[in-house]
Amino acid sequence: MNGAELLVSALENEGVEQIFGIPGEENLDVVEALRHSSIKLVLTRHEQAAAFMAATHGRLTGKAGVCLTTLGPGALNLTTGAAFAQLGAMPMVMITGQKGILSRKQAGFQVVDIVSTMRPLTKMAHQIVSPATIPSMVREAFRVAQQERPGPVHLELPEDIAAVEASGFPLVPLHPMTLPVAQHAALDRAATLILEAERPLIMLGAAASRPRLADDLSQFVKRLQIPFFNTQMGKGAVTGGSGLYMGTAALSERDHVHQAIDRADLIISIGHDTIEKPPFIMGPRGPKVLHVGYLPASVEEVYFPHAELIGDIGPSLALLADRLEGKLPRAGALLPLRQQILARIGERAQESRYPLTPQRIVHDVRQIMPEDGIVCLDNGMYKIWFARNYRTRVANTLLLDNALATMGAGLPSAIMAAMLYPKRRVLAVCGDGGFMMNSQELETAVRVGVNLVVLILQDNAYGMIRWKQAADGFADFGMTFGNPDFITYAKAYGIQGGRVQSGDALAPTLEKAFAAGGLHLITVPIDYSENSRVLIEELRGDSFLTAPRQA
Ligand SMILES: Cc1ncc(C[n+]2csc(CCOP(=O)(O)OP(=O)(O)O)c2C)c(N)n1
Ligand SMILES: [Mg+2]
Repeated sequence: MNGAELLVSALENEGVEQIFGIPGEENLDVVEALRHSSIKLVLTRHEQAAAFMAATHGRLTGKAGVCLTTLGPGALNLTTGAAFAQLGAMPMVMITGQKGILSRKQAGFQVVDIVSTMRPLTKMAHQIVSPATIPSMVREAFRVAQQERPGPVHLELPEDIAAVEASGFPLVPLHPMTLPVAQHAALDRAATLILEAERPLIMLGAAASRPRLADDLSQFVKRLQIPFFNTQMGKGAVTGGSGLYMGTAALSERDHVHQAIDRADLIISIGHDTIEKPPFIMGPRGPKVLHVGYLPASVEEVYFPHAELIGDIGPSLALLADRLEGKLPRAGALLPLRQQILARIGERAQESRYPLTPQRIVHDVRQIMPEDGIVCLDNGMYKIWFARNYRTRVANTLLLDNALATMGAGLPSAIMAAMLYPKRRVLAVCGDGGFMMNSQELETAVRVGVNLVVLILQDNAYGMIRWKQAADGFADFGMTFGNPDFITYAKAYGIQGGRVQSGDALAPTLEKAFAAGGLHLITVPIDYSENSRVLIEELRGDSFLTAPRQA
């Protein structure tokens, strides 16, 4: 057994089933070991996509996704994916090659200090220098990646350590882990705050979407009957139509949902992660905030909770509900605002205008997606519309990135979701800018044979920045581009294409594509004049404008 074989058996020991990436010559021992293993090697056409896929695997399953690249250039292509997983709290293990470290036969050729590059982008980054440490380093890598707060880990395996004799080093066995549950004193304090509240409101943040939390969270909301809203990344964490959903805070203030937030006197903030664009801005006079988290809150200018309930969120919430169930006559105090908020958000969703409005697109997508269908967004102006307007009833059915907010992740994430859940409908929604950042992964999608529909929203522009430019009073300059004929482009990959050519044609076109199965690419022109009409004029305050720039 050599170092590479030991590494691969350590990965098998972790239950890894597939690895995404592009090997280089420094990984050839690892590739050979994979050939003899139970692990599938899934090639991508750019390392960035491999990292987005591995991170999304972690996001959707809680088990770290794994990606593999060569040294130098290949490893550097992982950096955006590393940051995506780091900010988004997605467990991922990145393995990169390196020239030999015992001798230096190629001098400095292709050698970049990847471990140092990765250190600020990961929870842990190490070079493997001896086969003896492989079992413990791999075990530790997965533990660190998967434990709260999850994120990326990097291991560098130099080619000579991969080739060295490595027999006789036993693997580290796994054992089940349970986290500590919140202490009695903290539960009592939290219960008192909630009992005293006149107008309580629950907020579900990014960590509320952890795959294992969905049931406990839904139970908590249903037992207490306190209305809730979510952050963009907390969307869908309460299962089923509870009748308590008040909206999603896609903007930081003055959106319709803020009517409830501003009137609340207590916000029970579950799993909020301040990497998200603030869902509301705390100030000296606003509501009290109770932070419920796996980890203590990170205090920011805009987020400084008054009390905290720290521990495994699911069981801690169950204990809290035991103290409160049936004792909250004012639980629904803010519910009368619900109808009005949701009605405002649903306006103009059925207009037949062509090009289509963002509201109509969100509406039609919701119509053809079953409750468990997964929509994966890239980054662009439409993200705000989907976050505000797309109702979810199942956790992790609207995958968006309100953390790094990088373009280019939509298609790879959707391919990953489609690989994990072949029986569910999966839709990638991309702008014409973001799609072209990783469109080469259409070949990966064809090769792995997923059922997937890709919807491209066409405005021939970096629409979000163009809109922000206009909203800030700048001249319209430098944000438009030409596009390939997407249908011909899809055809070149062997993919069926479809153009939406009237205001009412989107839903039937999508439905037909899903019904046919396989891969489809559909383009729809989008009318972004609604951005200013709704997000500025209707909301009148200029919430989005005063929020920190997203770009
Ligand atoms: C990798 C990356 N580059 C640049 C940006 C800044 N940015 C945010 S949205 C956006 C425009 C997106 O254009 P498109 O994908 O066409 O979506 P649209 O807003 O036009 O719907 C840009 C350039 C970013 N978030 N990520
Ligand atoms: Mg665009």
